[in-house]
Amino acid sequence: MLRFPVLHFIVLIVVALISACSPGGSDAEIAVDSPWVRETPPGRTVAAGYLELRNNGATERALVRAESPDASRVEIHTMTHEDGMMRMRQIDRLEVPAGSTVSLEPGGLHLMLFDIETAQAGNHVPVTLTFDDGWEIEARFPVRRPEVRHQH
Ligand SMILES: [Cu+2]
Repeated sequence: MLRFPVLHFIVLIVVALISACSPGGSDAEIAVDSPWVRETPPGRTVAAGYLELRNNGATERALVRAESPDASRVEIHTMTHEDGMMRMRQIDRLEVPAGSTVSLEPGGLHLMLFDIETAQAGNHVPVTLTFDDGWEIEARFPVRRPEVRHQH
């Protein structure tokens, strides 16, 4: 009569080991690479933020919120070419498919930080990113001066 409880116990251990190895809910699933905020010209308080999001997991994740103590609000924007003009649009969620990288970079997707006073080169802007499964990561975005083009 002791055999069944012992077997049951072993089965429980095996189940625990399997779930410990499964990818679900692991913090390392989304990696944030190369974050930076573009330095604002004097008097401007709206800054763009860029980064790369890498999904190392097996399921699609979506960035659903970005916040910074240095900005009144942070929005996720797309940039598209329409009738010869660049148009920005706010989106509610940014999907990051399993196993792929989504780049937020100048001329394309970006974060828009409003009412920010700290976007000067040398500073770091903390931004908290929240994903659709509730997982959050705080990244430090160094402020960088955009490359200056020579215009004569
Ligand atoms: Cu924008």
